[in-house]
Amino acid sequence: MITPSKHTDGQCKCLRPFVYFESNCYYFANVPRYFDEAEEICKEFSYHTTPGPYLLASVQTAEENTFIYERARQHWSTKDYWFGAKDDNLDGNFHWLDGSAMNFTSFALGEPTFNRHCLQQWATKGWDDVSCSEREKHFVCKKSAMISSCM
Ligand SMILES: [Ca+2]
Ligand SMILES: [Ca+2]
Repeated sequence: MITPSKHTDGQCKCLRPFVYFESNCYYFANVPRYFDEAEEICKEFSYHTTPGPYLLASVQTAEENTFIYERARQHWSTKDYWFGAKDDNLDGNFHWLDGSAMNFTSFALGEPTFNRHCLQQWATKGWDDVSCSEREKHFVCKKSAMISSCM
């Protein structure tokens, strides 16, 4: 169980253990889960003092993708991890579960394969469409930071 403290990584933006990057807070989950379980665990962090739910992370830019990737490698070496996107109709076009537009992608060579519903970072290779229950994976939760909420 994570217990946020009022200490904030030296920045008054995200409560520890959440990590700040460009107006968002992130949580890197060390216990692997299936996709749907991971999404529920992210939502459970929404008691955090700022409004809006935590969800599995979306990625808006190459810089954000790199931030998450480098942080994830520190936590989990080269392991796979979930992103918060699904392709419900298997046409290869994913949508972010937080409703943001998918203007940036970083799929591995030969991916997506148009036959799996969930999105993962596939080790060091890039993004990949994969079965949501392929196996338990690490995951990243994200929400907007609210700088004014930190007293
Ligand atoms: Ca689709
Ligand atoms: Ca695939």
